[in-house]
Amino acid sequence: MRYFQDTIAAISTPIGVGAVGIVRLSGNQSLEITKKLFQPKHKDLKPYKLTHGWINNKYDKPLDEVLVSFMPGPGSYTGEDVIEINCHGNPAIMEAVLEAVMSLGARQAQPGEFTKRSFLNGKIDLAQAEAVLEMISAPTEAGVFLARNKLKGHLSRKIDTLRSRLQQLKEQLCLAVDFPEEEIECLPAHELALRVQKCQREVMGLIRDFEQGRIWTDGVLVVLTGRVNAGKSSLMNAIIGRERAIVTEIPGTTRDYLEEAINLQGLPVRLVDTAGLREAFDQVEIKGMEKGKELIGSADFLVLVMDSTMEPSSHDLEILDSMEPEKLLIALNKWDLITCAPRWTRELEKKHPFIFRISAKMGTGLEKLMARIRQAALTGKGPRPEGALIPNLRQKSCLEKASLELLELAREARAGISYDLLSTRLDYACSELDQVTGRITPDEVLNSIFDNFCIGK
Ligand SMILES: Nc1nc2c(ncn2[C@@H]2O[C@H](COP(=O)(O)OP(=O)(O)OP(=O)(O)O)[C@@H](O)[C@H]2O)c(=O)[nH]1
Ligand SMILES: [Mg+2]
Repeated sequence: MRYFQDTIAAISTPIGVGAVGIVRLSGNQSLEITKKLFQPKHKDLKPYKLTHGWINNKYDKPLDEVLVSFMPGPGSYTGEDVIEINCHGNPAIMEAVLEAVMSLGARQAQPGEFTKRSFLNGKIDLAQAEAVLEMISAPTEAGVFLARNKLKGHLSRKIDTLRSRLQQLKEQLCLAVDFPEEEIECLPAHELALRVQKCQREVMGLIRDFEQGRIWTDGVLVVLTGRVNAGKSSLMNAIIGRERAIVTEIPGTTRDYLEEAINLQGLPVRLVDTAGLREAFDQVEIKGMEKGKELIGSADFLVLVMDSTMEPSSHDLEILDSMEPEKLLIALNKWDLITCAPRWTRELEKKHPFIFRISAKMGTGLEKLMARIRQAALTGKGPRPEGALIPNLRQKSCLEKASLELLELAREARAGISYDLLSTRLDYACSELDQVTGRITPDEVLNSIFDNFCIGK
């Protein structure tokens, strides 16, 4: 199915100077427009071949020496005729080429419009379209791996299988409703409940994968906290290997929080340095501490940085008491200044399994601390990227609605509710699953998905 009439165009490579820059066109005028502007050196444009030549503006003024490729529809990415003009990667050249194709009738593409066309022309489903975006923005190789599974359609197939099982159940329910008198083999209510529950458990499995697999896509949030001057910023700098945060001997140096993304052997980590904790009177510092506390609330792991040369502060003790032990790591910092382990650190070491003697200044003890974060993030965190089908937030929310509907359905089947009412619930559950793959998707949902794409994709 051809969905669109007009031809769209955009610069598909990142803004800025590069070796090559690509202007992409899609639509039924792509070839015609290009032919008017392109002067091949030797041969004419042929499908799936690169053709060398000059691209001109509409007044025949040469703009750049280029390579042009032509992917005819419906076999192309969008399902329409696609042209890619490989220019020299100068933004001024790419803009001029874009302007030239637009002067002959192409329209500037919206963000994600090429992929949207691919979806609307039936080349990919919605879960695959979202996987394209996830591929582009995945922070590590593991995230790319997960997105690739979805791009290949694995999640969509899983959803379609679940959906067709529910559809079969629905057909059986309809038979029972339409021919109540006849001797048709009808599914008993308890059997129906069992089958629905089985589907519901599988939906739940996908939802759990989201919770656990989120670390591969969004990263693990690790927050550094502790009293002022404990060495949080020094630790941040030591971990990332550069002077990102300001370090001074003045207590209260860090006032806002600072975030840095790091790659911990394939595990994406968002490392956050926060304002030190103390009784503050300064408005800016108080605000900074509030921000820090919010971050503590959403942290996957909290590193309590303690100054080993001082007894724990009241803030340290509060965190030690209130934090879930499996989320807490203690860094006994400034250990380079310690000649004999103080009594309080020895006591603390007896109580807490994940406590590390470190020196942010000398860079010692950091490997063990980071190894523990990695190990803790991966332990019990379910799916490894291999083979996992991890839904994104939007897909998860559809799955949750489907799961609730199925749970209720199973309960009602057991309670002897009539089959025609149950079949409505099955419809709802199916329609939620349909929204994952985009069989049905309201326009505003579609728009909000594609708005997140970059222009030219
Ligand atoms: N000897 C020693 N000094 C350290 C170590 N880590 C930090 N310091 C010093 O401690 C002081 C405070 O360090 P920061 O990293 O700014 O401490 P902070 O926890 O970020 O402090 P605030 O931002 O004020 O909360 C600086 O003078 C650092 O040089 C360490 O491992 N050993
Ligand atoms: Mg600091």
